[in-house]
Amino acid sequence: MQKRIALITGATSGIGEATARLLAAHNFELILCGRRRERLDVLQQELTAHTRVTTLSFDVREHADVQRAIASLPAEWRAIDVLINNAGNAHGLDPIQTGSLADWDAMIDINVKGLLYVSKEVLPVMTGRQSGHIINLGSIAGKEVYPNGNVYCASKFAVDALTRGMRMDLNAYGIKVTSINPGLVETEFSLVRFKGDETKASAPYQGMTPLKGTDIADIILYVLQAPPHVVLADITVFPTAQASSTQVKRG
Ligand code: NDP
Ligand code: 8X3
Repeated sequence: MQKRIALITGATSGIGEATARLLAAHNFELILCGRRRERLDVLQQELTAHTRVTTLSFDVREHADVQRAIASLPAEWRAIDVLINNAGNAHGLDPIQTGSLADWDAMIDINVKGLLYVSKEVLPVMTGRQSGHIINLGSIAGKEVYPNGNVYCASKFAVDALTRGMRMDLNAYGIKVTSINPGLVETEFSLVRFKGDETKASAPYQGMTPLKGTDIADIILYVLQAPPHVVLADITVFPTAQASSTQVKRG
């Protein structure tokens, strides 16, 4: 198969990093994005042994920075075939009546507006070429609300709505749109949610085997390897021990 260029947001950790590693070994050229420049540099150095890799360091919350970063790509990187909108996190797990404004802003600004800002800059390339594939990382939290999940769930419900809307609006251009909605995946996600508190961060995974970033990367590769006439529109994936946002078999 011909080489394709994939831009991955949130490539410095977890699902995005695992996806970068897998795609590097499967004929993709990579534009790796994230805020942590040193991690991008290390990953670029590692993956350059397998494929062509470039990096862009920006905060998805800052539209001017997103625009500047993507516009800075040299001509040989501009024909982006695949956009993986993966950057995102939960911030806090508090009841709505005591939730923090800073946490709410972070989740709406990163998970929703950040996804829109990056898409806005990449879409002209895809509509112009009448081809492309957008993969949005949603969540089971975008399908079911759970106690104290309030704003994180709202942000992922928004991702679900945006994915469906993108699929409709981009249908005329032959652009594929996929959402992947995982349950519990052990990454840095929980550490970010609980602001570095390792005890709290490990609790969701106690007594069960969670998904790993590499499990989601495998699914992303499968989605990208579907023939041109096939699009996997919406995938929900749980660890076997999980049946819903709130039902997990432990021990
Ligand atoms: P990680 O915390 O391991 O990775 C999050 C990534 O997002 C990092 O690379 C981080 O890079 C990037 N990121 C966060 N904020 C920003 C920002 N403001 N600007 C640019 N990049 C940012 O978590 P996961 O790998 O688990 O999460 C990836 C996606 O998967 C998220 O959208 C998450 O909501 C979703 N998801 C995760 C699940 C889980 O259980 N882990 C389950 C369902 C969905 P950097 O800090 O370098 O900027
Ligand atoms: C991450 C999964 O259940 O922690 O989106 O919200 S959950």
